[in-house]
Amino acid sequence: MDRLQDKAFGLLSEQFGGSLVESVVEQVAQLPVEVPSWGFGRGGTRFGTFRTGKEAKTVTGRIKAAGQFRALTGKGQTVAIHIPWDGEKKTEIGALAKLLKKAGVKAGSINCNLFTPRKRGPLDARLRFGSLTNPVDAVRKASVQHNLDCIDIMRRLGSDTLVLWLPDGTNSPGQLSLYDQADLLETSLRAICRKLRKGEKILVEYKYFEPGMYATAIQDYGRSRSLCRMLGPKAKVLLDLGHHAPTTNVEHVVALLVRGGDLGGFHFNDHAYADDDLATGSLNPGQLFRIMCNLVEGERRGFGDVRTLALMIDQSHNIKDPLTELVESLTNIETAYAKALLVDGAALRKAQLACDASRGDAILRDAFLTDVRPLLAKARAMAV
Ligand code: PSV
Ligand code: MN
Repeated sequence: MDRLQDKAFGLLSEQFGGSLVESVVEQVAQLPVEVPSWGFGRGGTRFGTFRTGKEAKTVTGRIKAAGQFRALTGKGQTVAIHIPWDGEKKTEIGALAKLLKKAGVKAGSINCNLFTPRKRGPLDARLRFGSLTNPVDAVRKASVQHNLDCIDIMRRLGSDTLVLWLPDGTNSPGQLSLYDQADLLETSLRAICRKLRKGEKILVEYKYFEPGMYATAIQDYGRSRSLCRMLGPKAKVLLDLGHHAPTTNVEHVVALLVRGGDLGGFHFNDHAYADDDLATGSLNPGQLFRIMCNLVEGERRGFGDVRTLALMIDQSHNIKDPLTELVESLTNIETAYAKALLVDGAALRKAQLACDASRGDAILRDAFLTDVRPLLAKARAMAV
């Protein structure tokens, strides 16, 4: 850390108190953040993928890059794995385990893939009619089996988390009864969850549209939450920031999920229009700050440690170098978290209970406008 940063750190300690600032540094350093193996490759749009030749193209390259991220930042302790993108066969999973070890990282969440048609077997073009809600028995059973296989892979890689994003949905009211869709989904999910052992979990992601444009099977946090409650304590809601309608108050969703004990984790990213998968906090750092404030408040109110959540990045890197953009995203996450930790929670509550909204907002603004970079530099040095 240079002399100016040292000085700035001293000023922060004067402003907020030395012990608070030290504890924020420690908490930022200890915040685990999971990176997606797919995020180290070049993302694309439906118009094309613009490869520079420098980004990782194979699973070997992606895991190697994850190792670089870990060495650079001290974070990315776990890497989210997508099946079959990162392998599926026994030999491939064996090789993946070796790659992870060599890169000094661990397998994080195991993400099933029910959206890519396979060359062989029942998950062919019929997958466009759904996976876990497909009306054809053979396709539905194969979709459940894919998740059961993912659980086996999860165990082989030493992970305890299965992530399910369900691409199922219809394009028109005549395609499938909404009653059948719900029945088939619940039966399939029950079959998957029966295989989970103690200490293992499934995170159920929701998204309000796409690829189905009329009726998505798990369309919002309410549906995900009701499914998870039906499935029991091993199932929790996964909140992907890009999966909400543009005007949704996401921090409100966060608070309600935390308060109900339903939140399992995040897929961090940012967006301007839809599920754009842009760098976390790059467009809307205010929202990220408010989300972190609600996580910190939830922890202070005894609803559980933020660090026990699966804090994962889910992005697509189409323009910048993927590794660089992931580091930027991590910095934005840590920035928002540090600022949220600097909020004087007691003073804020006092102002709120006294109906002093101006004072309350001033307290939040004070924290949000604080330059936390000297603090992050210390945390980074501790984490690496
Ligand atoms: C779907 O949009 C999603 O958010 C799911 O998490 C998928 O696994 C991921 O994106 C694929 O990039
Ligand atoms: Mn996601």
